[in-house]
Amino acid sequence: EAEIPESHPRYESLLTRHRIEHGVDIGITSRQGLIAQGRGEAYDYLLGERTLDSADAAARAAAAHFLLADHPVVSVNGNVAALVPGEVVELAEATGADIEVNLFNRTDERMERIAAHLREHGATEVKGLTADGRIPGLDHARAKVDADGIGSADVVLVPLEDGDRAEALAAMGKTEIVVDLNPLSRSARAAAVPVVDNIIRAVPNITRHARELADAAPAELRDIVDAFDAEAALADAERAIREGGEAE
Ligand code: PTJ
Repeated sequence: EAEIPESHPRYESLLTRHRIEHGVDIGITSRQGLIAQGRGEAYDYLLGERTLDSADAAARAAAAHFLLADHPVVSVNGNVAALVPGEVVELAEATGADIEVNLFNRTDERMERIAAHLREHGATEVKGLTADGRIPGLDHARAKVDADGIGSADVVLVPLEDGDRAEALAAMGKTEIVVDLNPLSRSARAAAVPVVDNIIRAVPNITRHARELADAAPAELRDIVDAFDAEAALADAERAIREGGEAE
């Protein structure tokens, strides 16, 4: 990848930028994805570029939801495909989830390229290209999903989602897990589980929790889900931005 010395104080952030740039170069990330990344970086900086305890609790609740689900799906857009393709495949494997490409700025070419990119990173099946299902309440292009993918999922992970779609998916009655560094975003607020953390930390962290919980009884998983408080997690992230430092 880029020639960034690991000793650089902003190594991770620079590496992330390079991946997004590369994603644009190879036609998987949209140009708007660059803007989205810049917005995310600003929040990550304010949050101290670390996983808050409240975000870790959210990641654990997300893992419990995945393991309890009948049909969990990980939704992948152009930014997610550029930043964490292998990590998404590992999460899907650890939880038995489907992977579906679902784009805000949908083009057939980008759909195909992202699916191929995920297969290069080990995905055996990638959904999203059939597009025989619809999310009610959205315009045609943004509403397209696979009927046997997101269309019939009970739990969906939608990282870096735009607010309209996050709200429309939640309105379909699906349990929605959102990864978004902005705790004030409509997507984070629409989610049953908002994970306010960088996607590059959040996805491996959900996988780690899922592996740890692999043998847990359903009752234990339900306790984890019930104990998670979305409002409190969002409030903690806001507090961390305003005050810095961890909660007492
Ligand atoms: O590939 P497509 O066509 O589906 O388009 C994807 C983007 C991301 C361009 C599209 O969904 C979009 O425009 O999203 P927004 O409205 O810019 O929202 C993206 C949200 O993700 C913002 O709230 C950012 O703070 C957040 N975000 C950006 N980068 C990261 C992030 N959250 C976690 N980790 C990141 N690396």
